[in-house]
Amino acid sequence: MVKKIFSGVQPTGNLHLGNYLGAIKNFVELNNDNQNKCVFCVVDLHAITVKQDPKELRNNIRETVATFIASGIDPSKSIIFNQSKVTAHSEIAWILSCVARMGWLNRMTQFKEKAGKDKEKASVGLYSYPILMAADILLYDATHVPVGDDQKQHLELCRDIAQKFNNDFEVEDFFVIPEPLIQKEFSRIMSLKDGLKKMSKSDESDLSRINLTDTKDQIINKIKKAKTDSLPLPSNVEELNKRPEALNLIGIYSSLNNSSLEETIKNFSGKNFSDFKNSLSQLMVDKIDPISLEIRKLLDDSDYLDQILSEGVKKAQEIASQKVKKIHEIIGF
Ligand code: AQP
Repeated sequence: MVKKIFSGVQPTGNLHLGNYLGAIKNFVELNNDNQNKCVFCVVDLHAITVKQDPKELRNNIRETVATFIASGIDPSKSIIFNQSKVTAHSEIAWILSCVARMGWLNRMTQFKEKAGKDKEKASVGLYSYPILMAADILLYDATHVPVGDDQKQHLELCRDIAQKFNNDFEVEDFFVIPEPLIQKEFSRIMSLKDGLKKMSKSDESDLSRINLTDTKDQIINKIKKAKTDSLPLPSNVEELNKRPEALNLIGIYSSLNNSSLEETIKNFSGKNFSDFKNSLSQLMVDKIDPISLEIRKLLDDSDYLDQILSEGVKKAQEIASQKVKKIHEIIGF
């Protein structure tokens, strides 16, 4: 079966190990399968749901493209483009916001987390963000959406919106109901400073995350300072599950090494954290440093990055405009 893949990453700077292991690594594998049709979007409209500096945003858009390519996505096989340049995304988001129900959006936990205590001051865009995400996916008839575990709820909402549109307008199968593709083993990478908090771009502490542009020395230093507990490494998954920081570091090791938690535990059980951290740093430097070097090299060639985006925009526009035309007919515009 031909899989149509769509996913997006926000150009909000500090792309980190969580974005890589939760999403981008998966994008690369999907891109490598010639049967798949992949669309990877730099979701700049999502980025402005919180305040952005225009100059930084422009740079971050290029840095996100550079990260895709440096991680192994081949732009000749996949469509890479920036969302704001294909106006269908905003247009269809409006139409879908007339289909989605308030009660559905009120259940979204990410809004509650991001808006914090003062939700009256959050932008309306931050609240309706999942509807724009649904538009992104549905415009390309995506069958599969590779995302981190934190996006699972938004994807379920997208499925509900698609289903309701199909039912309301009696157009069975018009919007494809997409399937989430979430890593099975270790789908949520946590902060290096708190094993219960998601690794995130917006965390004030740079020591909480491994940025994909970090140098070797920064990686080694951050792993050295990563929070642990005082016990030796556990001998089984049940024990590991009760120790959030140990679980996170062992999970990161397993994910980078393409091994299971059990295999990693077998190799390090009973050892102390300092031995394990040395192995983890080494593995991380081996995997992340080449990506970091390549990102920095690509960023020196902004013309090349802009060209990839403008070619991607043309291809994305072609697909999206056909879908918009059909949506207009269905609605009665
Ligand atoms: N910690 C994570 N573990 C696993 N996957 C993650 N993703 C993000 N953080 C983790 C996945 O990365 C993809 C792109 O994310 P995004 O840039 O669109 O936005 P986000 O999820 O809001 O990322 P951050 O780092 O958490 O940003 P802030 O700090 O702004 O909130 C998505 O597939 C996401 O699941």
